[in-house]
Amino acid sequence: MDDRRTVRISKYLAKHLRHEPERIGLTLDSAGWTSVAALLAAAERHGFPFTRAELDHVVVSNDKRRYAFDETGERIRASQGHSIKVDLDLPVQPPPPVLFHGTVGRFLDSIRSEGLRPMNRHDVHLSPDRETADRVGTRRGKPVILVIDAARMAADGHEFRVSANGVWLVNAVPPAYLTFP
Ligand code: HQG
Repeated sequence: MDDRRTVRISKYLAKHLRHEPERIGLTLDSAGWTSVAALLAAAERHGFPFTRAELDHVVVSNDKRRYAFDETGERIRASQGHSIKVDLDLPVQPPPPVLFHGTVGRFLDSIRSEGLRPMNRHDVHLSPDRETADRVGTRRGKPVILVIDAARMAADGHEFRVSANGVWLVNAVPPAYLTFP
């Protein structure tokens, strides 16, 4: 399968598994899962047919492992990034001492005063290393990397979870835990 087709299917999945399942008449359960058969049928009904083999290819080859099948292979969900309400049912875990967030200069005044907020998503997304944060920030312009004192946040009772694809998730990061460059 060529890369453009892979990217198109991946974007289609992001839209419908994270944000707007109802657009194609799909229902997700409370943990974000939907049946593969229902997804393939809904996509076909709405004019964007793809096969199970193509879906498998997108899931395994995805650069960020954005999607995961359950253990039966019959259900699929996005591993993180939702705007719709889902409870991914991830356990609370002790974070590494330091985490990173890639953003851009135009957001800094607001982040300095209110900290990091989930904005349109479910959680604030934090990266385990600077390189990943750099890539996240670069989506919006010249990246600015913020350093999060995750050890102190956890000690103060903030809950951290990690998605199946290694993104650290937290409700919010108050300004006191942020270091600006
Ligand atoms: C910023 C992509 C003003 C925040 C990426 C970010 C990631 C604030 C933007 C994943 C703010 C939200 C998530 C505040 C946060 N005032 N701006 N108080 N608090 N912001 O896309 O972290 O390709 O929702 O800095 O690679 O950029 O979709 O979050 O710039 O892993 O799989 O508001 O999305 O992955 O933007 O990216 P986003 P993000 P996927």
